[in-house]
Amino acid sequence: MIQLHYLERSRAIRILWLLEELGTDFELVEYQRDANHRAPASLKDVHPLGKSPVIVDGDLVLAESSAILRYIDARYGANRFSPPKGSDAAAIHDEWLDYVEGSAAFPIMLTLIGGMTGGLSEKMDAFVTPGREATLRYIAVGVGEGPLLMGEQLTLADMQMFYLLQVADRAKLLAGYPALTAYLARLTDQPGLKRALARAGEAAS
Ligand SMILES: N[C@@H](CCC(=O)N[C@@H](CS)C(=O)NCC(=O)O)C(=O)O
Repeated sequence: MIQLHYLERSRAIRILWLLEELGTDFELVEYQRDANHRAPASLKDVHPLGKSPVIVDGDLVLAESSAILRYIDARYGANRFSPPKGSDAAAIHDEWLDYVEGSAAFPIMLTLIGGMTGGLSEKMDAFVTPGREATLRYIAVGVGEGPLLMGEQLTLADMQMFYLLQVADRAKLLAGYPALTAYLARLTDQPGLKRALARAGEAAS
């Protein structure tokens, strides 16, 4: 059975959401953040990066949310939440899935961390703000009328994007982006995500 190592208020919600959608059996192993908001050292006993999410499935120990989503969807979901392999849609979907952590997270997380630590310096703010706004614009245009990132069909890319937009919303970065606020509301309304949030309880928020 899959073990999901779930750090409170973390990217692990992405994996919990997929597992709930698939109805796959899994064990949730929960961790609290320390006073500095970091993961406890015990997560390093599971995977050397010491980050969450991590899954253990038999002999496989896997980190990185996008890799975990792809693995679980392929192994347990017959790729139900991914466009058909080899299609243009699959290529675009891959771009979104990788874009979230590979590019979009950087300016948004930097802003969030700046806010938690007394604010970004003027120079840092001048560096981060244009990239962050370009990122949010790119996602807003990509979603368009949606309803979801790839149109009608819920995909792994939506699950990956949810956490980042939730963080951006909490940091009050979505004010000028009604398309993103509306998209986030549509995600929050997904039954599988609601079940995942209920299962994680306080660890989710
Ligand atoms: N790119 C990784 C990022 C993993 C990551 O940074 N997770 C955060 C939680 S959202 C974490 O474990 N932070 C605790 C720490 O670094 O001590 C992914 O998408 O899984």
